[in-house]
Amino acid sequence: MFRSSDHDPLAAAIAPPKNESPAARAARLRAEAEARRVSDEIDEQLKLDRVARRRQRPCVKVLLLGQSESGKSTTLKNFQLQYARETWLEERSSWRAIIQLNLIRSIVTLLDLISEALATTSPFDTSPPPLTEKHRLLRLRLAPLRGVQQDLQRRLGAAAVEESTDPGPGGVLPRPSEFAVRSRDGWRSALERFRTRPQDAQENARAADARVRKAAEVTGVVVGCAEDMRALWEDSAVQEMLRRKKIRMEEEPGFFLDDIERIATKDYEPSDNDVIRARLRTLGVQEYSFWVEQGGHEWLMYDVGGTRSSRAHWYPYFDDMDAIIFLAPISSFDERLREDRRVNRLEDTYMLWQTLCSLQMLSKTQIILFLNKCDLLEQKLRAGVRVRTHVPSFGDRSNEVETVKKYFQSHFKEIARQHSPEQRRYYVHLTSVIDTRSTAATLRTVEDGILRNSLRRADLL
Ligand SMILES: Nc1nc2c(ncn2[C@@H]2O[C@H](COP(=O)(O)OP(=O)(O)OP(=O)(O)O)[C@@H](O)[C@H]2O)c(=O)[nH]1
Ligand SMILES: [Mg+2]
Repeated sequence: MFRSSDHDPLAAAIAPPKNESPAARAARLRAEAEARRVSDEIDEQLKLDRVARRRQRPCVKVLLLGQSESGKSTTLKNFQLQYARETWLEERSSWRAIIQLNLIRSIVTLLDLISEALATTSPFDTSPPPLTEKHRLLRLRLAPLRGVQQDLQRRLGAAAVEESTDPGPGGVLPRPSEFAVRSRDGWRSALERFRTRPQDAQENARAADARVRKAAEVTGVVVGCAEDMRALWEDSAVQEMLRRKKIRMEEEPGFFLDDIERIATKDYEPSDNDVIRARLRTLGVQEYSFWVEQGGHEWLMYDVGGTRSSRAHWYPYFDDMDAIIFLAPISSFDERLREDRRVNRLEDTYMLWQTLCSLQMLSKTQIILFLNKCDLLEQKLRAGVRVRTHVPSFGDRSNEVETVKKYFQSHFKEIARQHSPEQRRYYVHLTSVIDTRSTAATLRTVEDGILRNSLRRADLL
């Protein structure tokens, strides 16, 4: 099995920052130890399952890699939507609670920004934030949402992990801790806490009733706040405040503020697209199984947590994959890692890609690169963000979408060329994985390629 060592490029790539403070170091070590414990347990069980399964029948294994928020779980949802329709439909309504939580989280972020602005307004300030009594009132009337947020997070239980975020220097969106899912069976057990039907014949009908009552209670509060939530989000002073702080809520994961009218209703049922857009951070490594008609193979997909402290848990999966799908969110050229505000997201992705390409043990593994979040890239460039400002090597090229995409694509190609131990082909797709229709077409191509490759490998073995 592959082990981390001082010379291991992935270990070097994820090494902590040199000037880390003692408090930050202690917090990181604690988080890493806990993540390691959970992950070791999961790894051991997965290994036993893998051996047992391989004995029974052949399967195709795919590992999803990339930094946090790169779109790994969203890609997995697209696979599920396409190949595990029944499970998808069974789980879809349980995502309602996660979507409500995403929406509430955005509102709480706005409320915190308002509180901060109101607290710092001075009578001598020549450009005070244009907030008034109306905003104080909205803040008061929306306060019950904080209780609902805590309640929902409590019910997510082990899945609701507090993670302190590094606020970093200036201009950074303050965020409440983000909830995550870390159970071995992925989001399944997290979602079951929100199922309104009995889980199986044995389940006490009263337990299901209690969940129904609780869901109705939460929905009641959300519906009661609908008008005020809309008033807050559509308020011109709030929009102005966001503009001044250069905060683009639309680009935040789990953005549902434009859908309040539809979501904050008594009978709201999540659509496929809502589930695709819902945000639930992954911790550890999760295994999902699909039965793909073509070739009659079972596919096992592994979705991993992408934050820096999660990456050490990727190793054990490297030696046993038919393919790796690497997600590189190219819209992130002007963003910083949430877990370490000093690091540019694109730089971090380049570093991961370089490491992956250079690993000898992966030199025979098929790699598929998704240059993801193309929709957000287009949105950003349209809004006037200049690549050159954030990526000096971009030089005097035009800020047109096609030029930018080509530039990033050739940069990834160059890294692969320079760092692969032996030259190999890898496949690139320009994606926006929240677009289920175009992603379905991409997945079909990916599926064909992986299957062909895995059959070839089986022949060679
Ligand atoms: N607009 C847009 N949003 C995307 C795209 N891909 C993912 N997202 C959103 O980005 C957020 C993060 O995506 P995830 O799939 O949860 O990211 P992840 O890589 O699994 O992140 P971790 O679990 O933290 O490692 C979600 O809210 C997605 O809906 C995309 O191509 N375009
Ligand atoms: Mg994830």
